[in-house]
Amino acid sequence: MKYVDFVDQSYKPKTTDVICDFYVEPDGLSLTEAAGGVAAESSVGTWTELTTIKPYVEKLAARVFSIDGNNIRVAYSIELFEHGNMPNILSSVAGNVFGLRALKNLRLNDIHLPRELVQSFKGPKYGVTGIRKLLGVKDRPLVGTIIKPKLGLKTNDHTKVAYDAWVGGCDIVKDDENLSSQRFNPFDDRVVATLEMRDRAEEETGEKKVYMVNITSETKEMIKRAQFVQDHGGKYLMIDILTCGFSALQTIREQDFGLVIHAHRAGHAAFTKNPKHGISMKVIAKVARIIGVDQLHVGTVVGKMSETQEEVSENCEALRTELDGLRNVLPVASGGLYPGLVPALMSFFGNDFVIQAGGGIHGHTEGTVSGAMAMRQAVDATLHGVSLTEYAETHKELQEALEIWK
Ligand code: RUB
Ligand code: CA
Repeated sequence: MKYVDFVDQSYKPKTTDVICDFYVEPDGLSLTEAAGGVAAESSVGTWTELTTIKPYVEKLAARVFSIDGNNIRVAYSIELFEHGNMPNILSSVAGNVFGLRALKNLRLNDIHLPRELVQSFKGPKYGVTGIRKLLGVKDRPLVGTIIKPKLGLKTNDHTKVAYDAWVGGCDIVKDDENLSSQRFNPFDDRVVATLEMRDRAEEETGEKKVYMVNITSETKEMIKRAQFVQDHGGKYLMIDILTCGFSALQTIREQDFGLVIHAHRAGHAAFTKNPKHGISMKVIAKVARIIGVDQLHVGTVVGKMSETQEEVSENCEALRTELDGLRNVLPVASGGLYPGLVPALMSFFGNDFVIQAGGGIHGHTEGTVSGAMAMRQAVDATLHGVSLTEYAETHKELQEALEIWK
């Protein structure tokens, strides 16, 4: 089979096919040949014709069934994939194909897995409804913070910052993505001490509080750490899903701890930032949901990270649209957020999301307690349809926050 033999625009995809949408820029080939090349290299083909190919293998060839400018759609028979094996699926449709010399650029913009494959993974255990139930917060956005400085605080100071954030009004406190078990703040000590502070904050505020512990490490170590969190009364885990890999994420999900999984996407921009090459965040979001994260960073539109409004909408859609009965994943907005941005965030995201701010809470001139209070005040004002400036007249923490971050 030549590359062009993988193009068949009369093909009607089956409901059991995997379908991928790519953006393709050829380098020295026609678009049709390049499109066929993508289908060939991501299924049964290679650069030259084979004497070993059999008719029953030809039947498994992926087919380019649509070419629209540089956007192509490819259908893959379900027979090409192992059930419950995400690395296998991605090694085909998002593997070698990115390195072809014959392509200047290639981006995997979307992926659709058939029901049978989706159901070979566990999907989210808690999702939006499970998280709301756990926290007892019915309809407002959840307010979270990342302990800052992101690295360097010793355990005692870390737990103090966590306590301040909770009593100020945060529902969630989380570790930063690069905190694991460094000497200045070892994992076990931190978990025990921070959860003690959580209990104190819960008693004092009468609100449910959660600590998202970053367990990112080698997979067996992650299992041990997750077990440790569970044994000490933690309710949440945090995993850097891209640096530890989908397989490790799946291992943790399949262990079925009674723990919510918060997915941090550190490193995603290496795949997602170039609009012409790589893998879209929407694809990463779908894959993460199918494997079974409960909440995921999706961008902010208004914060310090570069994603466009359209991209963030698509990411949210991937978490919320009906997908073979999988639970909805809670979107997390994070990166450069502060109280003044809350009305814009809530008008974009609605109420089902986490507003997560590090600098925009701990940078408050009166400290973390006031920073967390200001954030909750901004949420309350917006929920009641009151402008922040008006609400700030009677809430000094918000007043100060509005002066610091304009
Ligand atoms: C935000 C923070 C988050 C990143 C993640 O800190 O620590 O890890 O923004 O980015 P701060 P994303 O509130 O001080 O900016 O959500 O885009 O993956
Ligand atoms: Ca961070």
